[in-house]
Amino acid sequence: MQVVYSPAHLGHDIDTETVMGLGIPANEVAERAEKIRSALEADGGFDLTGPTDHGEDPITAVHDPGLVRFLEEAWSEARSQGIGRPFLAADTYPNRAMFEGMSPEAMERLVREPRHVGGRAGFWGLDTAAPLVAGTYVAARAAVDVALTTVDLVLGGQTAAYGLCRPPGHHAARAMYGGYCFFNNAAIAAHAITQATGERVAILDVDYHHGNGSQQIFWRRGDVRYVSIHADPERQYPFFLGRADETGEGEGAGENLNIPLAAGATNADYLEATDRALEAIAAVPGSVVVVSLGFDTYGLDPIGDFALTTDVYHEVGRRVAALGRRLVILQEGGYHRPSLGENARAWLRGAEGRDFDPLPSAGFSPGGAVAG
Ligand code: Q9C
Ligand code: ZN
Repeated sequence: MQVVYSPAHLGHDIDTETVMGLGIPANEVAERAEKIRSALEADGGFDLTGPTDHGEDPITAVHDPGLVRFLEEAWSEARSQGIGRPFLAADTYPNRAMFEGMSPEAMERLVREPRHVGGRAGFWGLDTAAPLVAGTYVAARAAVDVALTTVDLVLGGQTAAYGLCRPPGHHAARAMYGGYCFFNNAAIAAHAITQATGERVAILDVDYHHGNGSQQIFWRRGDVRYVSIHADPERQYPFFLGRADETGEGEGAGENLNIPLAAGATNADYLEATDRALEAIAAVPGSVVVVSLGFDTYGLDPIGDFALTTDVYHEVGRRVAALGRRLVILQEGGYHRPSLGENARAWLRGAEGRDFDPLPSAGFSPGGAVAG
């Protein structure tokens, strides 16, 4: 399988994130993508290639140009406004109750992006878990190019291709970044596929978290069906979207399927949810599926609470490929660094109909145990 990778992600060099006001060692770090890259290289069955530049148009086809400008300028603005912090996070968010009683027209007029960069980060951001540093914009642009190059490979005739996107994307909405995500790589890819093929496209999101951004972007669209298996937002980020009763509106009515799972979800629970998700995808026409692939469903993931093991990734990859559609597979989350490479190898080999044997050098067994 062809793998698209760019070293530009290394510039999004994060070591701290804030969780409920406390600085903690970051989860979404460069080592994640490097672990996956080296495991795929060691496998020998994957061809790594770099992305090609697709410019800004495919991004603004999905995102507010104001978000793009903010992300481009934020770091230099922080510096020129005398903010010497190691990373940028918001000062203040516009909580909806701040505007209670105001008409939509008044809000349209009065609620706008301020000049202060801590206010700008609040205007465009969802949470404090997506620290922005000097290389973030270039890395986020490269992740989009990785996704679009993966699309090119598949539209060019490959049955499946994998984009090693970092930073991830599925929490980023039309006019919002957050949850370690800046541009929504999968949504940009899905939209580009609809434009290139005129066909309907499905997004299968198997990251542990609900892809609120992807859901938001396609909420009213009939040409992109979004299907997600994730932790119930009642207990987990992003908390305010991801429930089963969110099904889309207008042209998009019935095109959004959320499958929330309880804490402790097992391989069997997950495969049952996978079959439901695949049924919803098989029910609509189209020849391409975009997979938002996360490994934060793994039993040892530091921020997840599912109980999946490596062999179930192989089986999920196999079942997704059994749809008989072409696959644009894009990396989202997954934070247990020792297992990421093997989990990615297992999933992708499953998707290619190849068997999976753990690499001895990975110090790793498919039952989920990690040596050391
Ligand atoms: N206790 C993705 O997996 N909250 N994003 C972290 C940790 C943000 C996850 C809190 C989680 C975002 C792409
Ligand atoms: Zn996630």
